[in-house]
Amino acid sequence: MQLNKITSEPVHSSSAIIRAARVIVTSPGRNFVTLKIETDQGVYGIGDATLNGRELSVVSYLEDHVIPNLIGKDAQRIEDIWQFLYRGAYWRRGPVTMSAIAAVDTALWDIKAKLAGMPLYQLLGGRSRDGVLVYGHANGSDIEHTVDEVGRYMSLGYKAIRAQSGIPGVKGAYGVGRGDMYYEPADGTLPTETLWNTSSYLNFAPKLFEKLRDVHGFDIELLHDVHHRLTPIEAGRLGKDLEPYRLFWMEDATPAENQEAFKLIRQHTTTPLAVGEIFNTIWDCKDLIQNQLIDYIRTTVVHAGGITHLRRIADLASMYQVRTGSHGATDLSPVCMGAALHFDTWVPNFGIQEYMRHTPETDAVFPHDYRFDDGYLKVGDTPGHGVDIDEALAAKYPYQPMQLPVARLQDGTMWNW
Ligand code: GCO
Ligand code: MG
Repeated sequence: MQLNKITSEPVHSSSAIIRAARVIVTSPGRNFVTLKIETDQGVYGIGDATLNGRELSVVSYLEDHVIPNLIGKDAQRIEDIWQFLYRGAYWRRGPVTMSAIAAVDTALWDIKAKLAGMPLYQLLGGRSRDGVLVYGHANGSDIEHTVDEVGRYMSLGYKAIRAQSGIPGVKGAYGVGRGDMYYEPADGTLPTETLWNTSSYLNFAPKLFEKLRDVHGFDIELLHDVHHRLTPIEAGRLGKDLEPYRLFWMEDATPAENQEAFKLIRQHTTTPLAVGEIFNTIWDCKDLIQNQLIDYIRTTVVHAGGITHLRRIADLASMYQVRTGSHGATDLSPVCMGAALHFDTWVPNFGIQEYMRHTPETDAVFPHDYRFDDGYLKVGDTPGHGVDIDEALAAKYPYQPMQLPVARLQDGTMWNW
């Protein structure tokens, strides 16, 4: 039997030995970190490793602590490599570790699907749907502007739209764009200071959705992101006040470290709840799902350990009728989006997928075969996850240090951004 020269393991006929892996950092308007894994079969795979505002920590984790362990391993053994990186680190979980594992996992699924000559969704179990329902971001400086923006997204074909608005008396309210395309939060080498006022927000938000329903009716799905700003009882009140406007979901109403808090919100409202964009393992999701305290789980490929781990989270969620609603902000690269769309095309308990369009510069660095079609994103049939990286173009956009904003109350107290 032939043996692997580096690990002395038997080489099977289907083996694809990893001979090189490297990290590519590029900033075509914003920073992205991509892992590229090459095999002795001439097939390579790529995975997203972007952790917004903390990018270089994942670069170091991959280059210094992960890549040396990959060389010589069989890329076909995705599960074994996942378990090796998760258990082998000893220090489990956390956004840096899990984003690094996700990048490896995504690249390995890309390789496996390319070797099989299939689009990734086929390996996962095939299509469960024709297209992936996405929600776009409408945001405006005030109610009128946000109402117009929602109308504009409807005319673009969107069936679901997240609405955020500037709030009188709140400087730098979350989710309000500065350019005309969408909101892009990481905007300074040091964090931008924003101000938060809970009372102003709680009085304002129901008026925004009242107006949106008056103007646009009830045939469009509306979503809203509270972005971790409220206490549990305040979140309960907001959910109750928003009930007449039938939101698809209210997102991140209160920080989710204390998961018991969601019991209090649930006691007060039937507005559906979505949580999980900053979660990184199934352990963050377990209690919220098993106690049926949420309706949508927002974990993503890049921040929650890749396709391998996201599938476990979705399976747990399906037992409790919790559906997926993966994070898809622009700080998740097209590589994550491509992988997520294959996952969404397969996953039985799919809910919705967030979709903030990337800039043309980013789309050029990451050529991809997914496309928007009348409110849905559709994956192509290219073998793998369908996203590549143009390394020569990527090299033209060097890394730019950027951080996310912070929020303070009127008296200067630090708050949750
Ligand atoms: C969302 C998110 C993002 C995050 C961003 C942080 O729901 O889209 O809340 O806008 O703030 O991904 O890096
Ligand atoms: Mg969010």
